[in-house]
Amino acid sequence: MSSNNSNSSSAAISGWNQYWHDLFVKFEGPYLPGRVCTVQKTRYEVMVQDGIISIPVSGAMKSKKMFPVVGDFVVVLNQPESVTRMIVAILPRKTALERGGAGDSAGKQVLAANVDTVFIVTEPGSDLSISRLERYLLISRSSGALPVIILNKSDTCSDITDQVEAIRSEIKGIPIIPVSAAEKSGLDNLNPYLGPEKTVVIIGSSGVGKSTLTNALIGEKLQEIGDIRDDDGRGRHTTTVRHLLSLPDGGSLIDTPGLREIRIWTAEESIAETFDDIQEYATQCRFSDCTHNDEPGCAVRQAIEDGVLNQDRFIRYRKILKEVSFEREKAEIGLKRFEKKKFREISKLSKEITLDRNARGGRL
Ligand SMILES: Nc1nc2c(ncn2[C@@H]2O[C@H](COP(=O)(O)OP(=O)(O)OP(=O)(O)O)[C@@H](O)[C@H]2O)c(=O)[nH]1
Ligand SMILES: [Mg+2]
Ligand SMILES: [Zn+2]
Repeated sequence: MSSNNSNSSSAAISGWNQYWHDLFVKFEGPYLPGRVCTVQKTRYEVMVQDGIISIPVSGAMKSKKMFPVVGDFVVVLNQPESVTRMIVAILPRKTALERGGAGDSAGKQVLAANVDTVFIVTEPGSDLSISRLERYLLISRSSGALPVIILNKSDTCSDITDQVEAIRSEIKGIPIIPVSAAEKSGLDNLNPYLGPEKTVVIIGSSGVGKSTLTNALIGEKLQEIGDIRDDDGRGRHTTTVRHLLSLPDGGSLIDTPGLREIRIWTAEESIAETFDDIQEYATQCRFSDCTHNDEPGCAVRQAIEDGVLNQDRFIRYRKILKEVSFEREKAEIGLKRFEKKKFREISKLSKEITLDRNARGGRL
C-alpha cells in the first residue's frame, strides 16, 4: 500500500469528496483517510484507497470512548516502520442516524454516520403499518438525512398503486417508491438518491428485503438473503451487522439488520415536522395550552369533525407524544434516583463522621 497519500486521489473511498479532503488535510504526517464499512466487536473494517483493512482504534480513542460507526470517515495512522495500523480520529459527522436513549444519556445508539438518504423499506401485508413508518420517519428526520419510503415486493400484490396511495394519504411530502428487489423492477426510480459521493442507509423490519435490494442495486450477491419463512411475525435476522458497500458508480449503500424495536426519543421538531398539519390546527385552538380533549374552541377536534384531519392519525400523534414524555419521565426519575442515592451516601458519611467524633469525645 502506498503510504501517506492524502490528496484527492482517494476517490476509491466511497463518499470521499472535497469536503472530507478539506477536513483531512490538517492531519499532517503518516496518515491515510478511510471510511468505516463494518464494525466487528473491537476491529473495524476500513475502506482505504487501496482496499479494505481490518484495524483497531487507538488506545487514546478507547479511553475517551470514541468509537467510530459505519459510515464514519476516519484518520488512519499508517507508519511504515510500525506493524499496527489504527484509527486515530473520526472526522466530524455530517449526519448521524440514531435510535433509542433519552437525552444525552447512555442507550442512544448511532446506527450510521454521514448518510444523505434513508431508505425506509416495508412490504405489502402485515409489516405495512403507518405508525411504524412514522417512527422510522422520526429517527430519519432527526438524523439530518432525507427519508424515502420504499414499498418492496410489489410483485406479490396486484394493487400496489392503491397501497402507495394509501400510504400517501397518511404520510405527506415523502417520496413513496414501489419496487420489486427480487424482480429488479422499479429500481430506476431510486437512481436520484444513488449518485456518486452519496450515501444511502437501508432500514426496516427483518425480512422486508433490505439485503435483496442491496444486492440488486450493487449488481452482485454480496449480502446474504433470508429464506422464505413462516409468517409468525417474530422474524429471524439474516443480516446481523451493518455493512457499507460501494455502488458501481461511486455511491455507497449501508445494509442494516432489521430493527427489533425503535424507541422514540427525538427532538420535538421532528415530531412537529411529521405531524405538521396537527400542530398547525393546534395553533388555532382558543387556548394555547389546549389538550384537544374537551376544551371549547378546539381547532384540532373541529378539524376531525370536519373530516379534514384523520382521527387515527391524531390518535397516533398522541401516542407518540405520550411515549416521548414517558421516556423523558423515565430519564428524569433515573436522575432523581441517582441524586437520592448520592444524598444517602453523603448523609451516611456525615453520620459516620459524627459517630467517630462523638467516640473521640467531640474532637475531630
Ligand atoms: N416476492 C419477493 N420476495 C422478496 C423481494 N425482496 C426480498 N424478497 C424475499 O424476502 C425474504 C427476505 O429478504 P432479505 O433481503 O433477506 O430481507 P432483509 O430485510 O435483509 O432481512 P434481515 O436481514 O433479517 O433484516 C427473502 O426470502 C427474499 O427472497 C421481492 O421484491 N419480492
Ligand atoms: Mg438483510
Ligand atoms: Zn385543541
